[in-house]
Amino acid sequence: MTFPEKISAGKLACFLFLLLALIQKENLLAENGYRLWLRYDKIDNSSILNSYDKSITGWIIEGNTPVLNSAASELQEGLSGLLGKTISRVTTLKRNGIILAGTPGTSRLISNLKLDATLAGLGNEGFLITDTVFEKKKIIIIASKSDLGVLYGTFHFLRLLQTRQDISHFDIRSSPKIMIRILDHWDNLDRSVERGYAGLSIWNWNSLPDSISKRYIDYARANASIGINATVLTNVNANSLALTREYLVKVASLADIFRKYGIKVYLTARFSSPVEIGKLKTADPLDPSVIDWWKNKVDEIYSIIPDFGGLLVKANSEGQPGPQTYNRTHADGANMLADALAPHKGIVMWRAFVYDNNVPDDRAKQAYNEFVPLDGKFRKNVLVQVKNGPVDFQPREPFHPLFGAMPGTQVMPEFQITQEYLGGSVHLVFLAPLFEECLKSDTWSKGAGSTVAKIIDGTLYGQQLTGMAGVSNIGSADNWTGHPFAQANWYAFGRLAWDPYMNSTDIASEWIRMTFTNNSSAVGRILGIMLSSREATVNYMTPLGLHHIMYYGHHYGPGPWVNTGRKDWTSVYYHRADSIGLGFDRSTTGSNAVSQYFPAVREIFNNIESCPENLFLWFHHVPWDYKMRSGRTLWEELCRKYDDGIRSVRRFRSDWDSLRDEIDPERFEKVKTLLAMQERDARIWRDGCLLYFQTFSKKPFPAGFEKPEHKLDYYMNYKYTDIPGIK
Ligand code: BDP
Repeated sequence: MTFPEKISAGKLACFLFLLLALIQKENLLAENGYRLWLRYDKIDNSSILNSYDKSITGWIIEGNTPVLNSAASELQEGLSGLLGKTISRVTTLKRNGIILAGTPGTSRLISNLKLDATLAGLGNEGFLITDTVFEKKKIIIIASKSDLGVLYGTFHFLRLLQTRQDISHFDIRSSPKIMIRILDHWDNLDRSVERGYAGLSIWNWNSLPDSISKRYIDYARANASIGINATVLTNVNANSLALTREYLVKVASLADIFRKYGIKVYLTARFSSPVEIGKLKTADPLDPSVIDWWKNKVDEIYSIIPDFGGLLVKANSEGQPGPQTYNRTHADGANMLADALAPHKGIVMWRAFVYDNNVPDDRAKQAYNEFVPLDGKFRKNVLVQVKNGPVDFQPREPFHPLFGAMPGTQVMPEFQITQEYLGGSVHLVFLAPLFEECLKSDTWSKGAGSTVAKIIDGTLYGQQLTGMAGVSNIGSADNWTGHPFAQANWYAFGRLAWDPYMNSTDIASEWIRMTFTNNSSAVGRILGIMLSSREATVNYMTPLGLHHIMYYGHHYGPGPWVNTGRKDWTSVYYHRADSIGLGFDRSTTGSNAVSQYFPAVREIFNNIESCPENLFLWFHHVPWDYKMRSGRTLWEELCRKYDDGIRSVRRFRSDWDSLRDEIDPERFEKVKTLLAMQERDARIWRDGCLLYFQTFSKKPFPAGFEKPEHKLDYYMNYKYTDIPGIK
């Protein structure tokens, strides 16, 4: 008996139909996270869908420029996807519900609306989204002075639909408060990524310029959707080969794509390039042959990439070459490059992340000591790039004392989006609260209210050129960032660079609605996890102001016992545990790092009575028996905090489990698995750190404390075998 004899044609058809349906369902459910927050699935709430249906019937973009064309294709894809039917481009405003997008320069219809004064007030990249009645037809306008503003307005309009906002009446005006909103990729030319936890670099140098991956376009779309307008393609620990013609041609091919989305490319400059690729004997910034070399190199770059953004430099830090090698200052080095770039309108971002183990002073003080004397000495096209805190992207640091201390210098903050010190791509940690904490910090540089945000956006000191950098967490992983929630950190950085006064709750809510679900109860539960995740991580890693006690090298797990190697890379340098107590005395009786803050802040930090407890061990060496504000001793409080951290992760796990029916299976399971790993790691952190600190405090764990599973030795020798990017 043969197969066809056994199964009738009808049964076969039925079987094939079921198979097809199954495949289709699988396809619908497949969500690997690649689409980020730009998912334009059909709106599943019928009343909202109906109301959008009435308000939107077509769209017009007049003008044919690369950026306007990007806006057009986004509008086409977004509207058709969200409304579940083709929403076409039309040519006239003869019916209700047309979206009219454009600039007065390229669109006659927009120009007829006489919006010039309003648009002028919104600056070059700002946009207006509003509804109006035009020749008796109700229409929606997305307008800007520039094509790029139209693209930003388009993404914002789609965001309104993606987050299910009422669009029956609105008047939105938005413009960026920061000029250069830039991602710093720490990507090497061999595609490895320094502190990268999401696969390889997305820049496939071998196949550029010939092969252009779709990922480059989607990268640009995602960035433009949150207002990012700049990207540094290469690692700050730079390779001078990136500046050779061979690579510049590759860079140009990326610039060609990114230009359509308003993104400029930048590169890192290795200070010794004139020697390494220019065959000069020196890289002394005051040497005429060096000045000439850079001028020619920069001219060459612009001949290949006419709208190149500029150069980012890490100099005289962690072994990188720099002007100090030739007894010159950071200003000498930065200005020499700035002069080469100025005729092309290029800029220099010069990093203030400098410290030296041969300098005896507290590492936290060194950047300030180096840079404050140089205030006012940098060229107009230089930005000094300052990390958010004085040590290094820790789970919690006070704000960097350089903010406000260089009123004659253009300063931009640098945040780390990649989670080098916050659990790589395994721990769920929403970083907007960390960024927000820094931006909202009051430096008191010009009296009360002198927040970091007001310094870096130019309001306080009239800074002409402004910027904000985020060290990227993007890689070749299917979902770009490894952890599905790490996408939110990329998103949050972009939103805060656009508007440093936004708050974490609003940012997270937008992201959740666009990325996961619009079900309000689910949104609330996810929001709860995200908003407490950073504090939870601080608690199970570095509570009460502890810092830099991560394991040597990979910085993933705990390593408070690390006491060998370069002194300022050991943990004991930072926590100073002894039989008396714990913490780094940076008060006037210690390293006096507090002196770098303005008096009002200095006093708060200097005095243990007024110092915020979450920074206690950053600024003070606190006795084990010290009575904390809770009434517990320092030792008890420390145990309590570490425990709180674990308790929070357990809560995240059960909250996440409650979302099974709200999230697609692929991303649900992925996050579930990662949260289990996060709990395991949180325990390793707590038990490793507390057992180690106990060797100094000599105190028992408080009553009710969950006992460590192993002896200290176990944690000291623990090897991670399952963590992406960690060896
Ligand atoms: C540290 C990283 C190191 C970077 C350095 C930097 O451990 O890999 O090169 O920052 O910012 O956090 O230059």
